[in-house]
Amino acid sequence: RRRSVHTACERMDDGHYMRRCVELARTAVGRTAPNPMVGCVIVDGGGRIVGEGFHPKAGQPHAEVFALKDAGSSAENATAYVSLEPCNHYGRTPPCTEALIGAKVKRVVVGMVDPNPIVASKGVERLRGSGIDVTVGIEEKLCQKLNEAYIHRMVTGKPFAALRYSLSPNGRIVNQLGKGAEESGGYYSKLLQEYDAVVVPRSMLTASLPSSQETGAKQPLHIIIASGVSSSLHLPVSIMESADQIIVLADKSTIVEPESKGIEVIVLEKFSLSSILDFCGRLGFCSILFDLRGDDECFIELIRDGIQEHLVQKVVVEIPSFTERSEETSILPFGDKSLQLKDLQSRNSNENVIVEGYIS
Ligand code: AOF
Ligand code: ZN
Repeated sequence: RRRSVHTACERMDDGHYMRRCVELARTAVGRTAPNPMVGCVIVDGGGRIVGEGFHPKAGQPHAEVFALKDAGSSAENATAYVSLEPCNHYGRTPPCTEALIGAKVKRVVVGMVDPNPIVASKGVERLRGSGIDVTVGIEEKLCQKLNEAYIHRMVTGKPFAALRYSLSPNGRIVNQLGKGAEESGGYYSKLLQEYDAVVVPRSMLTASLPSSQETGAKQPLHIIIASGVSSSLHLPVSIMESADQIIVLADKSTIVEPESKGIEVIVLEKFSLSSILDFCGRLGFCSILFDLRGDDECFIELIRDGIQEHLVQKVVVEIPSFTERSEETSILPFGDKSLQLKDLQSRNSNENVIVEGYIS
């Protein structure tokens, strides 16, 4: 069993335990949809962590249940830290508020209120109503960032959409990912872990997708966009053997003939970023990665329209590190000069730089 490294006497503030909750929650990154990632720690009067838990997957118990079980009788009079407000409803699992009350915790510290309308502060109210001291909003920004996709879906009804592409030194979207990007530990393979589904253009059909049997890592569902192909589209065997799950989305004019079982072909009535996102939402996904490759005009057009309709929230851009970047807008080659990125962050990846930002 994992235990905190620090022992008794060392008094930590609420933020310290909340950051541990977020760390625990992230253990299940990319695996919890449609549920959020949640972490919980139980801390006794001496500041010792006596129980830890996280929500592993929808349908399985919530973070609080695992942490309380881990703590056993030590939960009595302890403080429970949870990155998201405890639920107060019967969903696939019973309410966490009752579990906390039953375990006789003295205080509950909540990272952020749950934007799910069936929870939305009712959990906090229930705990307070039973005499538990509740603090809300510790490391709130961090907790919101952790579940940015879940929050976006709860608030807007549509999955969170991120866009990835690689640029050439002169600012054009290129086909190839940078060196090492797809290796395990590379930025691209890490990015795939974060998302529930990755949408790739049909040009990807010639490439082979990494398999989780090979890498041991979770693979998101792969959705291949096959619009604008009037002749029949054959799926290469290499693709079908490598990715774990593939869906081909086609428009009405496209004839797709999958040569193997295990690939679902779905024809969308109206083909747009909005309809693709709604389709993903119906599958229970919170976060979708659109993986742009330079040569696919249909796909780029789809994305360009989606950006205009404010359906894309985040971009992850791979640029050669020797590129001069005087204006942030130059890394958004979608023809709209008013597009700006905010909350920019960058890091190195071999000879490239990965820039992340939010479309404002
Ligand atoms: C928590 N702790 O670890 C999670 C929560 O169908 P259920 O029972 O899993 O309920 C899903 C809802 O519960 C989900 O939409 C969100 O509002 C909340 N998730 N709550 O107290 C957890 N995963
Ligand atoms: Zn719960």
